[in-house]
Amino acid sequence: MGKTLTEKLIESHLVTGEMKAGSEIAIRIDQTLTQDATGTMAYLQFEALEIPRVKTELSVSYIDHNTVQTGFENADDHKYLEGVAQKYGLYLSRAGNGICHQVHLERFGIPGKTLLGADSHTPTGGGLGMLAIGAGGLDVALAMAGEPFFITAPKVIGINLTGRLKPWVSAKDAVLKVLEIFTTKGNVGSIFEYKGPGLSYLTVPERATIANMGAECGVTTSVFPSDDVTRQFLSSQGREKDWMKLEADPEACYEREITIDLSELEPLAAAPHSPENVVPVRSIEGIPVDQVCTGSCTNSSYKDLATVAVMLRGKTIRRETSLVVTPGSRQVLENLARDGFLADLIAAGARIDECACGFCIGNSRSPSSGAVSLRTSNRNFQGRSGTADALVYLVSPETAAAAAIKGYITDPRNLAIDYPRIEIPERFHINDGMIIPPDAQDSGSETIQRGPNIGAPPASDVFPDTILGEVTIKVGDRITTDHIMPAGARMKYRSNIARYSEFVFEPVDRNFSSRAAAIKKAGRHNIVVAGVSYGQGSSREHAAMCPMFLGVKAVLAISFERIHEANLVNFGILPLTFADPRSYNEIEQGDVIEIPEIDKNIYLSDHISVINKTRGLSFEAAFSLSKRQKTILMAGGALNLAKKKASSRANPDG
Ligand code: MIC
Ligand code: SF4
Repeated sequence: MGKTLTEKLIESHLVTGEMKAGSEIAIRIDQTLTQDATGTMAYLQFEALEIPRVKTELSVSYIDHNTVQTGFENADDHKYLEGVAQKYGLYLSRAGNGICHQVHLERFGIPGKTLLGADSHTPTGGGLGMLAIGAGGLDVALAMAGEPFFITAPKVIGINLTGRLKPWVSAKDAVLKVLEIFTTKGNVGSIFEYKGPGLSYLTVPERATIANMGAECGVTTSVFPSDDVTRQFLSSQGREKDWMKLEADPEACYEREITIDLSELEPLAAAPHSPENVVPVRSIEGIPVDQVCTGSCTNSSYKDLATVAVMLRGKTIRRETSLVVTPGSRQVLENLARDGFLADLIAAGARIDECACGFCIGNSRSPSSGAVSLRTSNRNFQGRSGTADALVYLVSPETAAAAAIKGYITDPRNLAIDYPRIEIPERFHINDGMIIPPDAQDSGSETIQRGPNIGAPPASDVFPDTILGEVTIKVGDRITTDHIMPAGARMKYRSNIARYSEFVFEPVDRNFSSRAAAIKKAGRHNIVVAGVSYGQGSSREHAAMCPMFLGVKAVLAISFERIHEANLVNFGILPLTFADPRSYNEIEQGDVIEIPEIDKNIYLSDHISVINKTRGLSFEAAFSLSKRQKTILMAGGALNLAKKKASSRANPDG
């Protein structure tokens, strides 16, 4: 029987376990990436492991998220990251050099390698034939320390692409189609593997757009083969030597297969407030648009932005619509400038931002109250733009530019212009001057600057035998990590857990943090109750770490998203699912809950009794934890356990 490409990538990196869907496997990690919003905490945890130098083939620390806020906090973080990179042997991509995923694709990604990134859009590297997975910072720290990464052996879903995209329809529309089919829930533990004749018409940046937004479906990652198109891309980056051919066997077996005929697609949009609310652009035509934002790690390639530039050439954007362009990398920006496209954008009235996450993470360019904003990014969760009542639609660069020209949503096929056919340079102008390579020598800890914003990773106690406390909050379905730990202006507190913890669940319930702190002070535990797909969205481990800091010991949900569930365990919080989802309706905020004898029961089975003392009922809750995860949980978290192991290695008799 033939193998899928996913199986081949996993098998060549398998450390323990078997490729049997559903069982836990460990894989060797070749490369890691972090960004500044997750990086400081990841490196603080890495430092706590006391490893002298990173053990991966390549590790890169990017500064791309928190580049524009006021206050000293971000600048402190950046200085700290510089010092860490130098001391421990990492590459540092400086602020202004670009968004981690775009830069990694251009300069570091290698087909066939594994990449673990402390960012949920790390799967972007799948566009290059990598097995690229997003994880919490602690898992990335452990990978840098040479530890393997544990995942559930995935179900491989084959997505067969046929046909060729028509003019005005682009890769973003293809992935919106995927979101329409698969939605944002129910895909945990799967990998999308793309194949088929349609691939030969999709460039690597287009494949990367598709792999990037697979994250919104909640899959572990998306993979593409490495073929002649990949070779051409690497050669345009002066890296042809990194190429190797990779593909599935012709008779490979998939858990499920679907076919998308690219030639049948039309321009699509994800309407507010979820990437799964996919509608044809023609069905929402005429809605006035206040703001258009192009760029982000989803649609920042040379072709994406050059297309926008050609569409705007010789025009001025509508006076009621503002246009922001955030190029994904300095390489893209410099090449657009050299080839004249930047001048077209400037002349049309675009506001050119630095090469960073910018508008996408809501720390700049927040739209006006109630505004309609069309964005080429990947998430339109309510409030993420920084404006609680803004209506954000996710669209292709073509649909975005059409709105900037017209002032309202319009299917770009309606424009009376020819589709811009962008010629992609055979060789980009390449300049790695903003990437600092690792020093050959350890330059000593004195080079690490720790400003007042740099805290320590919070310590946690061993897990209690019995949880006794109350439901501090009950939330609904599809709570994202943006709801749990707000991004935007709050991100600057990322390295200061005590301060950031004041904002847990801020977008849902401003009083959660003080309520939880009071319950903890009274010696009781906090419990969170949630609906379907809890923890969607980002990889931010703060969504587990800050609740842990406030004394949350268990989250009871109907279902969880992968990265968040793993983060909860890593920080000593028990993720429980209702054995019968109807139990969700029989529990309310304020209910007193007891979960007895966890230490005894956890190793014996996969479910546990939960007693609701307020209502005089009890029900069963399930947990799906491997033995390794149970040990992590009972130790009070992965860092506690790793430190314990390190000290018993250092003092075998102690
Ligand atoms: C995001 O897109 O939400 C982020 C900001 O890039 C996050 C990472 C973070 O919270 O730092 C992600 O996707 O993991
Ligand atoms: Fe940055 Fe947005 Fe991409 Fe996250 S999704 S890495 S915030 S550009």
